[in-house]
Amino acid sequence: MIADWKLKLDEIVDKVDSGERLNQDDGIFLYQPEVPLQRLGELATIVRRRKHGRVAYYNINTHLNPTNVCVYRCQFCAFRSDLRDPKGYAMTDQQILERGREATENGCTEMHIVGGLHHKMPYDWYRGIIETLHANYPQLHLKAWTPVEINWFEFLTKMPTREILLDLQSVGLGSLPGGGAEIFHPEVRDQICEHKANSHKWFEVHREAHSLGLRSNCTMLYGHIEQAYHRIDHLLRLRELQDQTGGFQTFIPLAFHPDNTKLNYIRKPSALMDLRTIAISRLMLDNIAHIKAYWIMLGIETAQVALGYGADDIDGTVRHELIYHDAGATTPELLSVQRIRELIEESGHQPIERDTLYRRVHRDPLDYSKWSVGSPVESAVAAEAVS
Ligand code: V47
Repeated sequence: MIADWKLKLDEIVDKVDSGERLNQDDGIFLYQPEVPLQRLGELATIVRRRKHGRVAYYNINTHLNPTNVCVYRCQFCAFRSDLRDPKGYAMTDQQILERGREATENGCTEMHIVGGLHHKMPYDWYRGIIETLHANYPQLHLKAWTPVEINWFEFLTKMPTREILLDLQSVGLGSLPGGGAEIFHPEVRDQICEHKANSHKWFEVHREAHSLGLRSNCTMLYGHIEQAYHRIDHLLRLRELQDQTGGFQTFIPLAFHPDNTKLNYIRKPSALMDLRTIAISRLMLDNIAHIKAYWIMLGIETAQVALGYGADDIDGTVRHELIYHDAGATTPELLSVQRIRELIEESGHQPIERDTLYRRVHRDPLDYSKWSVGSPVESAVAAEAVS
């Protein structure tokens, strides 16, 4: 048995060395606890170094969740509220504009906007959020609405996906975040979020977005009822679309946080599981440039270690995150730029501030809130700069 797994691991090492793509069997095998995590980290680091050298990226960003009221009842969600629940809210135009002002004053380059599907709000409310923020704060990149929201907008307007995306793009949508992916395999998806956009829809929206020149991210929610073969199936579906469109920028594995959810009997995944998932993602997703260790969800310590397990991005300073904090995340609400840079440097990497599209950000030394972007940080260039 031991000899068998060593042989199989040697086979995978040869593939990684020669840049050959890993297959489904390889991925499922790497999830077996017998495969030493440290070895997996070394393999993922080979791939990470080829792509990014010793660079690790971060950005200065903020979140906006305009409402928590949601027609859906996903089993894993602690953030949602019923329409008549006292905890339910929907932000006013004034509050939303205030967030734009705060973000701009604090030098944010990106606002990540997602929320519930409110029973009463029309499409124009969601569209207006993008339009108003973009009109008042044009430098702020709006990474907004997942396929779950876009699908809801189709339902509200009877417009097709492409029309919705074009319409949002015309008023300032900059890119799509990676949420709503959960686990694509129907054996799991039908149990944890039965009614919302299915995997077919999720891919259709990203495919359309990429065809319109919008870049997007992708995620996987792991550590609940799914098994290794569901996770690998998920990664392979993402890899397949990326082969066709090249539009995904970053993959973010999201560890399940059980507090205040219907799945609160499940234990949160361990740090070892988190690191294994980061490493396997780096190895399987050979065509997606970046793997993000989202510190809010992993915790600062694990996110820092993850930079040595295949991750090259740690997300950003993050203000106003609610989805994870409602589900029991004990991470701070905000990290300073100085702290993020220290965490990256301590891990042996060179911090580079990027914008949402991975262009290098240059700050005005006299006024931190003023910034401009250079050309995209080409991975090979970044790798060379620090080799
Ligand atoms: O789709 C919800 C997940 C996602 C819980 O694009 C939960 O850069 C764990 O997609 N425990 C939204 N996960 C967050 C997201 C994201 C985060 C950071 C960066 C980016 C990006 C995207 O959060 C949801 C769902 O998969 N989620 N509840 C929970 N209790």
